[in-house]
Amino acid sequence: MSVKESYELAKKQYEKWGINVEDVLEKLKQVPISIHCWQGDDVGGFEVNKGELSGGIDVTGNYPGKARTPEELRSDLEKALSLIPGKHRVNLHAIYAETNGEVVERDQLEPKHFENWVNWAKEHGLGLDFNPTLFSHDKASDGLTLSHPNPEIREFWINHCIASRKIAGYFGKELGTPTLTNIWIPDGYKDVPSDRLTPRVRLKESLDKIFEEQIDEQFNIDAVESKLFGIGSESYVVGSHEFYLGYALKNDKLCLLDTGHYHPTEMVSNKISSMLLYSDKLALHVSRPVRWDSDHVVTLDDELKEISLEIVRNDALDKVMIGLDFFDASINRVAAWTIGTRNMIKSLLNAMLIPNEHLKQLQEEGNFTERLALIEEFKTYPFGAIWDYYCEQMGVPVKEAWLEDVKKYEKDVLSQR
Ligand code: RNT
Ligand code: ZN
Repeated sequence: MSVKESYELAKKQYEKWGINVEDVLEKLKQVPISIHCWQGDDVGGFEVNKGELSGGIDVTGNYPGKARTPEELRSDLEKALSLIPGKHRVNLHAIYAETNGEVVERDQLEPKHFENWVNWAKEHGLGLDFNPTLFSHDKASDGLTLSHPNPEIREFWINHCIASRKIAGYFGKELGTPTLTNIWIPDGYKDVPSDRLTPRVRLKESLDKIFEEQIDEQFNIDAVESKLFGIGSESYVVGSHEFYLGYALKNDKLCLLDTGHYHPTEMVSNKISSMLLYSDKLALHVSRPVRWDSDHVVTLDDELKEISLEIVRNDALDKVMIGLDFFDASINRVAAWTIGTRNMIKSLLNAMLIPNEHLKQLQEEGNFTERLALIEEFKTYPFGAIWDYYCEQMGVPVKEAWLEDVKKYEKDVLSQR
């Protein structure tokens, strides 16, 4: 049976429930995923005086073929993008600047250092997102940046964040789609603090200074990312969830929720509806924590499906900016991007193929038997046949056929590095 024939049969089953599959696929096409560039080179970046990865995050594995130059990274991204259906965005970090062999301090970075990225994004019809990099640097070696007791160190990072927001504004203007600039800092303490407040006061003041610089929201949207703990900041993280939730609400910024940044049984899927009641927009770093914030490649697991369901059934596709954040160096990096991003899109499709309105109504009526029964039955509806057809229509490999492309790319390109 052809992909199309299987699709037609599957479509009929969904139509019985009033789901217009063609509309669903049209809608799915419009959802951009912000694909993080850092899976391609293990969060390395291209600084001339590149330091070790720090900030309490870690990449393990040494699969051959990691991108060593911006050209290699873009080529790898192009390969992954050719295997992922839809038009997406690429998420950059400040350490991916191109400075022509010159040492440029992070507080001195300018739009010109990202010109190649912008030209490349234009060529491929991609939006860009951005992050200042407040780790892997001498001035972050105490594990403190924007909350550091030393005002000079704080000043340096404040200026870096301002420079980053200006670069993001330039992206947004050039590409005609606003850039999401996300601030994440590693600040925290390994051991029980004797003062939790003072560092938070300083972080708040630093953020105020960073956001004093007005950048047109048409071009740049600011987000702040909280965290629970990191390696070396197990006992206390300055930028906790409550800290940033309060800051974002009061200052009209976006909260960015990383799925690896909460207690193990605390689910981001359960936060989306509450957060959207108080703020127009929300940003996500979809990741997969395994026992800790390990940033494994995103799989089509229950939490991913639930996150997508919350976005879809609350009509929040325009409100939740979906980004990915994982880095695995133990497998082919192009495959990692492809698997994780295809899964994100699959989960959205899955959510769109569920009779959400009907299920909501059952709940309202107190009909929990039917609610459970249908949720469970829909798990084995032929969603894969719709996904395959979508891939075919979008001109990307169907099912596992993309693996052949990745294997060929590994043989021809990656293994030559
Ligand atoms: C770290 C945060 C942060 C980073 C990236 C590289 O725990 O999740 O988002 O992963 O900025
Ligand atoms: Zn993150």
